[in-house]
Amino acid sequence: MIFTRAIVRKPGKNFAQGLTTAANDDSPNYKILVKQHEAYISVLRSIGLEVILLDALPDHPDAYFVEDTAVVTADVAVITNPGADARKGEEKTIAPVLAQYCKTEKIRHPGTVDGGDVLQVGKHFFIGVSERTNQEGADQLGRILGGYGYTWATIAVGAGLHFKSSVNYVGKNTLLVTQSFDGHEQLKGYDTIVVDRSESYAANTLFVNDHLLIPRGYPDTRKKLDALKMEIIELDTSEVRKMDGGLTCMSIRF
Ligand code: CIR
Repeated sequence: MIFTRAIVRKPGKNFAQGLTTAANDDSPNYKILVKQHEAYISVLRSIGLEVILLDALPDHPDAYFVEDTAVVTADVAVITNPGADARKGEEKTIAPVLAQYCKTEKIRHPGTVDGGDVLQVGKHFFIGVSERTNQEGADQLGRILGGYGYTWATIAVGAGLHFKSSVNYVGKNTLLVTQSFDGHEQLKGYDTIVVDRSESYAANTLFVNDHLLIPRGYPDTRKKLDALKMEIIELDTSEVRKMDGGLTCMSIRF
């Protein structure tokens, strides 16, 4: 699938007030984050995406993790209801942007969904049930997607923030997974590359327009992905990681 657009939002100066489980002895640095974010945008442009760049939302320090606010397919954009109270409301600012390009539907209370829990592989969707995405939200999303001819299944996320913190599609019928998803019954039918425990963060790799965007500093994972013989681009994500985010989280591709 080739994407033509990506929605991206500038991080705000108060980004370090976002939600995080990381210990962060070394406090998150805005200037470095801005550089990393600009590099991310440049890479998206270089692989053929028109970047729709939104302004920071001062009331929502995590709002540059736009992925959580919508699940977009070729047929429909589903506006989510993010699971964390601090993030509710971000989706309202994304809905009108997506409505310019796609038909939109939405997840309704009491259903909650974070886009980080939703992985599309061809015509199939894995919908992670996590601390952010509840069963009701996952079922609502699945029913909407089912109405457009997609298949779907819910999957328990267990430890970790989102499903895509642990499992991502990297092309060639292959999933990149953390050890906790190694051999998972629901992932049968795909080849898997298992990330070493010491590099689990690297499971959040973004496959877009035949390129793999991977976080810099995970050499074992890099070596394993090299075997796929695809174009790989490494990006620094140190400051994003401090806020529990990664490469998939910072854009909505469609
Ligand atoms: C949060 O906890 O909501 C943000 N600090 C990180 C969200 C990362 N989003 C993603 O993985 N899709």
